Amino acid sequence: MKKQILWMVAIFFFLNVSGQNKLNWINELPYITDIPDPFLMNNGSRVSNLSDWMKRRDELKEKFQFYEYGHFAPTSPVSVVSVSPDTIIEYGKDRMIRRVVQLKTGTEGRISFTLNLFIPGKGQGSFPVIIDGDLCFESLQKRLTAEGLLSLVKRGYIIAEFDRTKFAPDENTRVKEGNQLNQNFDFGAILNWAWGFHRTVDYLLTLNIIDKTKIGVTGWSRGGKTALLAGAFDDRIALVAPNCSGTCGSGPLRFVDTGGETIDDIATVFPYWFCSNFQNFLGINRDKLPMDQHSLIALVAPRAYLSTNGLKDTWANPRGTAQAHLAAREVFVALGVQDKMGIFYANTGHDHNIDKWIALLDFADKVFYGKTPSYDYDSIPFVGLNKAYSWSAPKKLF
Ligand code: GTR
Repeated sequence: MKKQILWMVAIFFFLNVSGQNKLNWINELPYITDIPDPFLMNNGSRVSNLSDWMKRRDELKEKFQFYEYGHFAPTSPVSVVSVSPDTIIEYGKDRMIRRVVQLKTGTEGRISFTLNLFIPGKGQGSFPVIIDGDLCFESLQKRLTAEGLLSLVKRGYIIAEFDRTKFAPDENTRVKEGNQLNQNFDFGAILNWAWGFHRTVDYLLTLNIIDKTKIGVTGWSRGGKTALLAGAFDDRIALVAPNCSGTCGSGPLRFVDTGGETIDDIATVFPYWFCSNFQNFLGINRDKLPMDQHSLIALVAPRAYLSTNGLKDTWANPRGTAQAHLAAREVFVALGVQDKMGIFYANTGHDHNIDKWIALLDFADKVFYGKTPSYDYDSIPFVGLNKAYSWSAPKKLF
């Protein structure tokens, strides 16, 4: 009997101590109406040095997984099924190679996906690579035309595209069919798509033609949300460039401008993009979320980040995106890497056209090779934009 009591006391203490680290359920969370302080740690103290920030990064990662996207499945080996014979694509004096690789990964190799590689010139060298996961929308050869794509590749970049929906369907089948990765339903499609980016990076890192220090990711809209999440969680990715990613991407959850997509809109129409816990944060509960998208952007630092946007892309909240950007910039400044961060607005709507790709490669040339771009990547085209936060960054952390 005495033994039993001792055990109960031990279990009680264990639960209490371990409980201090668990994340709060909604009724325990305070309302925060401006953009939450990324430097405020779970224990109530503020980040004051680099090692605090590294701890805070882990706390933020856990919050994004617990409240919004779900938890990443463990990694899984990627194997090559086949590599197609190269196709040469030429325009005038320029040429690139198209190589199609079939890969498989996941439990028992159940996930099959195709990676299209567009390689500069004769394919000799080690090149930076930009990965795009939106083959499900339309191939880049169609979207940008083969000539347009070549105009990018000839700048010395490999462009790699795959279909992220091979990792989870873009439909509300989550509960019905489960998922290729695991049977734990605490995940959303965006998370699994991001996991697909990570497996693509695994494969690319095995290739000699890849400069392993210069891996970038991009994607459009829901694909942009995915690229941001993938980049925020994977330090092997040197440049994270979401395009027109809007709400739950580079656009904040609070501070949604008139006509922009709210949490209620996105979580109602696309519940399966997120973990189920996210549904608790609709209506006024939005302000109970202890984090916002600026902190996801901040996880990219000290690596490079660019968000490309359309001024007329109202649904994607271009103005709020600037507010989140400025809040995230506080972290880049505190880490001394503000030059690694940029924002670009085209005078267009919701697209991922060649202009945005050129902006991306110009920015990549800047952060990878120190070239001076012709565009000011710090320029915010909104007059009288109000600051969406009242906290300030700690003194420099580097
Ligand atoms: C919209 C959705 C947006 C955006 C877009 C897209 O319907 O509301 O968040 O992701 O789809 O992916 O094209």
